[in-house]
Amino acid sequence: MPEYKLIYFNARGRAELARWIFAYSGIPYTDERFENDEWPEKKKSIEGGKVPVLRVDGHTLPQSLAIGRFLSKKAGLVPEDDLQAAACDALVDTIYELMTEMYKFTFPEKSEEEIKKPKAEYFTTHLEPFMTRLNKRLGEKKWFVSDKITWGDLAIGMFFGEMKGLYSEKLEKFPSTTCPYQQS
Ligand SMILES: N[C@@H](CCC(=O)N[C@@H](CS)C(=O)NCC(=O)O)C(=O)O
Repeated sequence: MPEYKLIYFNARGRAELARWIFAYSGIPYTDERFENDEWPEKKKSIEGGKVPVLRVDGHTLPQSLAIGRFLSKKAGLVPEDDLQAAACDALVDTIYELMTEMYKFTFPEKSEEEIKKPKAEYFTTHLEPFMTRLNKRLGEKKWFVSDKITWGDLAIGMFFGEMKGLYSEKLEKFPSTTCPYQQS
């Protein structure tokens, strides 16, 4: 078994999906976290200067979604069917887009007044239409893409678990999407 080390801030962010995949699969790894004030020094040792990165026996893999897909293959969380595998990719890409938008007003360096409009628009224009489609497609099914759990399901759990902690009132209308998942 290779030695895995995941390097990221001491936060959920773009490393959390990889942590969920490790936790689900039981693959051992080192979860190396650092605080914000350590980042300028740490950045010097990271090729490309961005995190998360995954070190695999000395090789370095950047980009959170490449890391997620790589680990999911190892963990049997990518469907064998190419179309289903692509559906998983599309789902995870969409969730990451929503997550990126949400972070812009959730941990902003702007005033309440400045984020008021983008925040309101996010829920009505981005999140609710997506949740409506997702909730309808999930219905009574257990897993979103295939008849087995995939990394798309873990991404749903990861993102909506975080959102539930932050904006639970926005999710009450969508029980199929959020009920089976808990925040890690
Ligand atoms: N597309 C990349 C984005 C990586 C990224 O922007 N990481 C941020 C943290 S979420 C970072 O390293 N910020 C510190 C910096 O740019 O100095 C991914 O998904 O991994």
